[in-house]
Amino acid sequence: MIESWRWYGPFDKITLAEIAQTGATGIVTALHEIPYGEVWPCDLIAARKAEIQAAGFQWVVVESLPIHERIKRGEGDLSQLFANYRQSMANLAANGIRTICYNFMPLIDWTRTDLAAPVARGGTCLRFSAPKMAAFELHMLGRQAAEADYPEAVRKDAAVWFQQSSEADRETLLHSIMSGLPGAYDRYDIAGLKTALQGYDGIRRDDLRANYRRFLEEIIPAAEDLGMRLCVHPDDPPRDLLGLPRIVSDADGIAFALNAVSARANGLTLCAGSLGANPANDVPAIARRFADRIHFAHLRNVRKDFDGSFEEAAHLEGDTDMVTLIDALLAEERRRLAEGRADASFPFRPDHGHELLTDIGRGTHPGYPLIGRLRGLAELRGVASALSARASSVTD
Ligand code: DNO
Repeated sequence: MIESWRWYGPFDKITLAEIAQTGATGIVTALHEIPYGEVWPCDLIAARKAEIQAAGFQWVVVESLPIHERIKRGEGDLSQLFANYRQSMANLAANGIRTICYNFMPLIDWTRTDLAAPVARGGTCLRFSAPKMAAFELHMLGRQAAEADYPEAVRKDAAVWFQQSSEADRETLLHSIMSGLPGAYDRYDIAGLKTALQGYDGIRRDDLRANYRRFLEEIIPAAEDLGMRLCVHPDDPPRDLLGLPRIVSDADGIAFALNAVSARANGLTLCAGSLGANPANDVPAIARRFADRIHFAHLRNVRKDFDGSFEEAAHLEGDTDMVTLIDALLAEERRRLAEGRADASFPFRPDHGHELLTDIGRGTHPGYPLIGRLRGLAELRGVASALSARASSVTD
C-alpha cells in the first residue's frame, strides 16, 4: 500500500517539507479554493501537482472532488453540473491523477461535537457526543422531529447539557458541528443551517438513493473511459443527522453504491473510522467483502459508548481490529499483484490523529495535526511491515 498524507494545500499550516519527514510518499489533496460545481482548470491542477512533485511526492488521490448539493437534491437541470464534473475529471486525468474520493452526504460532511476532547494520557481527540448532538438538534435548532432520532436517556442528558450550557458552550458546539465541511470556508449559523435544511424538505432516503444512482450513471462511464477510479467515502458518523438521510453507512449502503453501476471505476474509500462508529459494522468483514473495489483506505479507530457517542482512539486502540483490517487490505494488494495489475498497490492514509505535544495550539485542521498523524502512520506502518514480512516468509 502507498503511504499517503492529507495536505490542505495553501490552507494547511503543515508544510510539504514537514510531511516529507513522516516518510509518507503520496499526497492526498484537492483544489479546496474552487467552489463546488465549478470546473477544476488544467493549469491550476498542473501547478499544484508541480508543487507536490517538487517536494518529492506524488499526488495520489483527489480528496474530494465535491458533488454540488443540487445533484444530491436532484434539483432542476443538472446537465451543466454533470458536464463540469466530467470536465474536472478529464483535466485531472490529463495530469495523470486518477483516483478521486468523494462523498454523498447531504449538506454536511463529517460531524463531531467536540474538537478537543481530553485524552487520558494527555493530548486531545475528536469526539461525537450523542447527547450534545441531540441538544443541538432539539434545543438550538428547534427540530422537534429529532425526538424520534434519540432514545429517552439521550434526550434527558441533552436537556441537562443545554440547561447548564453557557452562550460560549453553545457557540463552541455550533462551531464544532460545522467544522467538518471540507473546503467550504463559510460555515452556517443557526439561521443559515435552518434555511439550508429546508432545501432537503421532502427528500427521503429513496430519493437520495435515486439521485446518487443518477450521479453514478452520469459520471462512472466517463471515469472508465479516462482510466480513473472514483471511491465513495462512507458517511461519518454512519447515521442520519439533522433529519437528513445518509445512505452509505453500512455494508448494504456500500453494496447499493457499488451495484448501482457495476464497474471497477465505481469504487470505495474504506474509511475504518467512519464505518467503525456503527456497532453493527464489522469493518474487516466489510473490507473483505468489497476488497476488489477498494481504491483508497482511511485508517483510524474509534471507541464507542452505549448511547451512540464515540471518540477517536489511537490508531491501534479502539474497537476496530486494525491488524485484521490491514491484513485484509494487504491480501487484496497481493491478489492484484498476482494478477499483474499496474494499480495493485493502492494508497492509504492515517486518518485523523490526536493533537499531541507540539500540535497543541498550532491551529491545524481539526483531526489533521502533524504529530498525532505521524504517530498513527508510524503505528500503521509497523503493522503493515510485520504482516508483509510474515506473508512473504510463508510464500518463501
Ligand atoms: C474527514 C474526511 C472527510 C472526507 C470526505 C470525502 O476527515 O475523511 O471529510 O474527506 O467526506 O469526500
